Amino acid sequence: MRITVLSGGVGGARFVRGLLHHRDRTDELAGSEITVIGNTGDDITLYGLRVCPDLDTLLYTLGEGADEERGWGRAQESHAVQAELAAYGVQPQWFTLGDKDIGTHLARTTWLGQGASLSQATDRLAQRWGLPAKGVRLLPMSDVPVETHAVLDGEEAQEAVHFQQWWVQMGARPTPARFVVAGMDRATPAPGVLEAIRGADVVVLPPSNPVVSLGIILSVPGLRDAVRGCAAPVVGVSPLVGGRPVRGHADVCLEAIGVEVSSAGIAGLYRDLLDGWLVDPQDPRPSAPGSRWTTRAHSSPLLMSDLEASADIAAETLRLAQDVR
Ligand code: GDP
Ligand code: FO1
Ligand code: CA
Repeated sequence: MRITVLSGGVGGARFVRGLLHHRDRTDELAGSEITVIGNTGDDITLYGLRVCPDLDTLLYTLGEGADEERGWGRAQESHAVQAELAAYGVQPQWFTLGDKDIGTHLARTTWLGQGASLSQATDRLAQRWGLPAKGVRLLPMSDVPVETHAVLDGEEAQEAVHFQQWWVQMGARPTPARFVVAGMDRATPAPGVLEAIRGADVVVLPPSNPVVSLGIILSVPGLRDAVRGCAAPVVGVSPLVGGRPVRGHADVCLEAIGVEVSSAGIAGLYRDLLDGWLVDPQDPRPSAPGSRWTTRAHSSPLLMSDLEASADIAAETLRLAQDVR
């Protein structure tokens, strides 16, 4: 089976980790190819280093090197380099880069400077984290740099701030008037992305942020059309548990684009794509009347609390795909 997953950072990464575990415990799924298409809209250049938070969260989580508590960055991290930068007064200091993590950004930036594409650099990083050996391929959504910005209303004028500055330094406040993605006009899907969608047996929208993760991936020119046009079932998992995001600020992102914070509201963002939608059993509004997709409640809380729980959610997602086929 060929499974293609569109993913942001921590929500997508934990889902894919569960999917790998489910594949490895299930005879019928032996040899299944899993391709992950990662969001690069969060990317930022700091101290001359190219940082790709969602790709790195996928690499570290699947490679068992992530800080599990925070969800991003490396486990057992130190911060000597950034402390030196602070001593020199180098800005910004609102984005925490650990020493091991900086190694990743140095490697990536070195390869990009030597003419490698982001896909090629990601491939080399993925080798180190053992992704090919685990039977999973990680593709950036695009090799063309794109950067999401939050457009904020000021007293007199609007101001666009980089997504990371809004999310990390400003704590996702205030609610933006909208999001804009610099570079998206000229972006194209990275090599292998359209093929992975068109050739899939199942396309999965994991519980990633619907606006600034999956919304950004689906806005790469040609990508949404490919998902809409593919023959495979498209199944999604709600990022809400008990009606609220498990972590992060998806509620503020939804408010910014005028979409209700509910699993029905989120499914509506995928209305042209979706065949199946897995929601939390406590979901206050499990179905959207008249929707063309099948909504199913998971048997236990839709919480990826450990590997088994994540694998069970992945298993239910694949069953749903089979049932709506
Ligand atoms: P980010 O790029 O690191 O923000 O990660 P993603 O975009 O992939 O995922 C963020 C979303 O994951 C948030 O909106 C969370 O609500 C959702 N999420 C995180 N953990 C869980 C979980 O255990 N269960 C569910 N259903 N959603 C989760
Ligand atoms: N998130 C934070 O809230 N604070 C940080 O200082 C921070 C640093 C950071 C460094 C590398 C990295 O890959 C991710 C990092 N994140 C940090 C997480 C991250 O940027 C956001 O959670 C996502 O981009 C939002 O999806
Ligand atoms: Ca992200």
